[in-house]
Amino acid sequence: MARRHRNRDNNPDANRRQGRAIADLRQRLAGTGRVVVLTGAGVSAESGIPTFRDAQTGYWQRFRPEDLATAEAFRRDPQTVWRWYAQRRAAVQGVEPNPGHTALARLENRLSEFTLITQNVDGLHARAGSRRVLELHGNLLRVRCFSGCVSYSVGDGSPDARAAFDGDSSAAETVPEVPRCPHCGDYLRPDVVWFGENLPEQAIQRAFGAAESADLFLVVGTSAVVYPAAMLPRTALDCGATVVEINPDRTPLSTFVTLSIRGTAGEVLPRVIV
Ligand code: BJW
Ligand code: ZN
Repeated sequence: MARRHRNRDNNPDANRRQGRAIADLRQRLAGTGRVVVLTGAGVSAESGIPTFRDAQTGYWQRFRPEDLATAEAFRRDPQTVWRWYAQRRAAVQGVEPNPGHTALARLENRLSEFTLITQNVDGLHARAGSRRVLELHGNLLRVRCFSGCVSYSVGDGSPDARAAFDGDSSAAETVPEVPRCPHCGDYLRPDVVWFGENLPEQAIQRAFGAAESADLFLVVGTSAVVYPAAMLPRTALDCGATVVEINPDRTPLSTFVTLSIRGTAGEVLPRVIV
């Protein structure tokens, strides 16, 4: 992070390039029809939620997402995985959407044909006011029975739902008892998509449909290494869309996109969507 900011802040050429790219995108947005946005963890970074592949603290230091975000990891060590999610649930509830999220909510209000696709599970787009969000990887604030009987969200009033999130407040200090489904006795698990699991069918179908018919496809804050989400910008490009990336770093997409804007979501999006 420090390295990126230093580069941009002290580099007049980079600032000028960024300014031109922002003006270019603003113009394209004004004259275009169908707009599709794909977001990743980077859009929540300025809210204080660590990204997956940049993070240097806590569990993130010791485990790769591929080691914890799997059904096998949960079956092997449910307490560790449950605690990891309980801590993240608490973290998400303690932060606010940032100006990047609110700019995207503003964009939705202005356009008649707009689709917001997110890989994020933190619910911050909805909290910022986005109404129609395709959540490709589920939602951190929901849990479900491993065998599919029930699903509960944080804030649901039923005693069973409250019991599911009972241990969250003490998850940092204690080894929690992983809650069980009151119907079948199987474990409850976070309602997120782990590696090797299928994405929610309707959401991914709609996302590909939107990518295929997009005029302008905006990719914000994703490393674009996790599939099938990473295919969406390429699909849009193949189908003739203008594809614009907003990211402080290069990604595997950077060489393919029409326009790359080097900067953070919270800084660039409010300047594009004024
Ligand atoms: C900023 C910023 C700022 C920083 N502003 N930017 C085809 C090819 C190869 C492999 C596969 C393939 N198809 C499927 C696979 C396997 C696998 C996969 O993709 N593996 C790869 C690692 C190689 N995919 C799957 O398994 C998927 N399922 C599937 O395909 O089902 C079919 C199937 C069934 C059976 C067998 C095989 C296939 C499921 C993927 C589920 C991903 N789940 C996770 C965890 C969710 C739950 C949780 O939160 O714990 O989703 S993994 C994690 O990565 C999370 C994220 O949504 C996802 C993407 O990460 P993201 O958002 O891009 O974050 P980062 O950290 O990587 O990047 C942040 C970016 O932000 C960086 O670029 C920064 O520079 C930038 N940034 N600050 C803007 N302020
Ligand atoms: Zn059950």
